[in-house]
Amino acid sequence: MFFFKKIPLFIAFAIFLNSSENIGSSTVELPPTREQFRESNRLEKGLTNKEKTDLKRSHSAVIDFDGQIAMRHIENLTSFGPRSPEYPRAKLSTLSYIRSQIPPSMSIQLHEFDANGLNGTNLWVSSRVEKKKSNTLIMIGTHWDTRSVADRDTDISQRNMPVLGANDGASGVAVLIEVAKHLHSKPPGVNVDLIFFDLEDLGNIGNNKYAIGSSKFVKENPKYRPTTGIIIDMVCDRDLRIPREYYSSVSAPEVLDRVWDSAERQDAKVFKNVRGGAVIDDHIPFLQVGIPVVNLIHFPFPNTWHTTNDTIKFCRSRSLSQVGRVILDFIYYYDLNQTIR
Ligand code: 1BN
Ligand code: ZN
Repeated sequence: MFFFKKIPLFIAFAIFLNSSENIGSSTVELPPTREQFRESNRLEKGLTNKEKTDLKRSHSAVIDFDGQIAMRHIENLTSFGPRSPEYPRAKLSTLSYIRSQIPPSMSIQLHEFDANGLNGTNLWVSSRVEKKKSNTLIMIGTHWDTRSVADRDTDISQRNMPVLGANDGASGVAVLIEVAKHLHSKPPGVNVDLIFFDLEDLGNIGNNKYAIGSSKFVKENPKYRPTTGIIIDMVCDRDLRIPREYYSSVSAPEVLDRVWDSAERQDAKVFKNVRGGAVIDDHIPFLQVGIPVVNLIHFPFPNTWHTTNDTIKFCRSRSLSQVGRVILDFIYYYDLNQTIR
């Protein structure tokens, strides 16, 4: 954390590699049973990394992660219009939509807060296992709000218009809703929270900062100490590429390693094992209090970022399904690895 405070606020590393992901698969490979996992660990000795991965995958069951259904969530969420403070009805519709999609086995809490004269609502979904089974808690978060102004639009006349946020606001929500459904039908042996943060995307508008909702969440829940966490943001683009975000790589490299192990097991080619930019997002307030949370975000940001072109037209189900599969793999393998040691 000491090192984290010394990092300049925003360093853009404009490394751009052409991405040509074409993974249309919408399946997640579930991890093996504990017995199979032990057996594959025993057999692994002396194998190359690729052989180890193949061996683990050969013991996996397959279930669907439906990127098409996630696309439908994006369609529904954007149909409410922009989800920024100027549109309170759209915000209410969004909250009630998310609530309606969460399976009944999970509990929902609203964290309401005030900041800079704005009201915000974080929606906190919890999936719990018996206390004696695990004390691991994995937090997966995303923001559900959208930016008030399209201030990066190439057309100057559009820069006061709101952003619709198919990618920047709805894509993370869509993936988390489907993750919730998987956790309900195949409960992992660890505790999981899914947090939908409000007011992430008002940075540099008036005197607002980025990540207001998550900052408030961390401040107002000082006893909240998840073991680890992942924030996802902007994960539906047709040319999605997710490198290793800089602050995450400095402050939580072991979590990023686990994510990239999952990406390898899932053959999720949108994950690039290269350094990304430094992004102020909802992981930062957690890192600032010593909780290892990483940010999975498209970088360099796509051309639609903070423009009126951030619509579903540029989203693809194959991008959503890769991110969904990696998150599920991360959760299920966390369980297996914890228990084995
Ligand atoms: C991500 C998506 N962010 C905003 N929309 C965070 C961000 C903060 C991006 C600062 C660039 C600069
Ligand atoms: Zn944004």
